[in-house]
Amino acid sequence: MKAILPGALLALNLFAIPAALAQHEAHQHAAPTATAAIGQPGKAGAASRTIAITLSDMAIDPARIAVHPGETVRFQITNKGQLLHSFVIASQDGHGERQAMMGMMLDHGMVTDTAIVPAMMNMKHDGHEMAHDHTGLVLVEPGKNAELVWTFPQGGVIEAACDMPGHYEAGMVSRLTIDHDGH
Ligand SMILES: [Cu+2]
Repeated sequence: MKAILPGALLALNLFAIPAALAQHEAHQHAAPTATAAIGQPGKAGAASRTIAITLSDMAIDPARIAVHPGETVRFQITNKGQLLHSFVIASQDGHGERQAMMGMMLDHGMVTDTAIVPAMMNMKHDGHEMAHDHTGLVLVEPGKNAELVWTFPQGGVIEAACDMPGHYEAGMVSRLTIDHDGH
């Protein structure tokens, strides 16, 4: 588990990022993201299993993920590519919003194509409204690991994807199915 820690800490720090952009986004969409439809962050102790995710340039392995209704899953994510990638659980609309957010983070110098810029992250944050809307997002630098624990809803259409601009279109998306047959 030690190898996971740096990424896990990184993921926690990330909750401050969306707040930095909250003001920008507030003008763009009034309605908050319907978090309930895609689930919510879970507790590691409640996870029924661990799914290893490998990010590369430009794919997510596995390309299909099946979960049970209401299941809590611990995702252990490794970036084996050369580029900065993200692992995001969201609806299709939610991915669009996060792609816009990641584009702004690039524009603001908070991230580059290959790395997170911590100094830029820390100087930009106030408020924390958007943090709730953008849970389910972790950034993973090349060669690093991260962990995301997620509790899935009873149903719905959800995708796991990388929302760095252009990566979704390049194939970094994994179809998540909520299996009602019990396995
Ligand atoms: Cu990516």
